[in-house]
Amino acid sequence: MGSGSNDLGAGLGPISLAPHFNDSLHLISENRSGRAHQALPGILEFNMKLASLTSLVKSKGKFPVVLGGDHSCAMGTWSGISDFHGKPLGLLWIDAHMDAHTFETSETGNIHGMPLATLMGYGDKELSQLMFEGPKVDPARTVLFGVRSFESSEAKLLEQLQVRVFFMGEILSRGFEVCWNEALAIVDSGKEAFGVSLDLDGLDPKLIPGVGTPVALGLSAQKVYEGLIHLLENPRLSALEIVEYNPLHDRDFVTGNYVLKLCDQVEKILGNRSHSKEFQI
Ligand SMILES: [Mn+2]
Repeated sequence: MGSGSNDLGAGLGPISLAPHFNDSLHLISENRSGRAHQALPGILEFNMKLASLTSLVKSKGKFPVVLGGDHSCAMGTWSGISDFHGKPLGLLWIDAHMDAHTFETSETGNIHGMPLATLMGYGDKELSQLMFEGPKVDPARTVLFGVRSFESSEAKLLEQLQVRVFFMGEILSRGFEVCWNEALAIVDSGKEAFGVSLDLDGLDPKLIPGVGTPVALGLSAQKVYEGLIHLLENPRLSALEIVEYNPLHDRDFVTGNYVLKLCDQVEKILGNRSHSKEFQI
């Protein structure tokens, strides 16, 4: 998926990583329909396919990992997962941005700046009603983590919905671990399913340069890695999404390697485990 951003490079991310995977990888692509509003039909069609796919993978008792592509694929990923569980999800959204725009508030019209608003039921009707009507994630169990670049209009929406935002400044002053644990306590109710959407631009671009919209002074890639590995043991974690890998901006494949290392850990920890037996909602 590259049509949700300004830069087609994000669409090349999954294609460039594909040779590292075996036949458990499904590749779907949308990179042709233009930018901003023009991209809407292609993005809708893509996300309908992706939503059916994540829902199908769950129904087979497997753990879905979605590799973006720009962040507009989150609408498909989490609509499918939420459809499988039959209710809105908790969601940990790791990102430098808020991604909570609608066409009314966005200056660029780029749809990768809108998925979180859409998943909570705002913005374009067709996108927000993927799979079923109503919100796909529960604002009370949604957390943004690592934010440091945003517009006031999207901050206002999140404030109205009382979504907890951990800005980078708070994480730096209170410490990563304290904030990470607080974030998880909101996202994971102890009973219901939740997901993690990792936008690689949430991480510090000095170490993780292969993203479309880098913002300085981000999260420690190592700490996020360790936090996610630990989370994979949590049976309520329903799926993982890793987005905005842009191979054109990468340096010595460090960003690509980071993504592959995470995928290796998922395989190691969850590869042989059937989630449906252990955890059903
Ligand atoms: Mn994002």
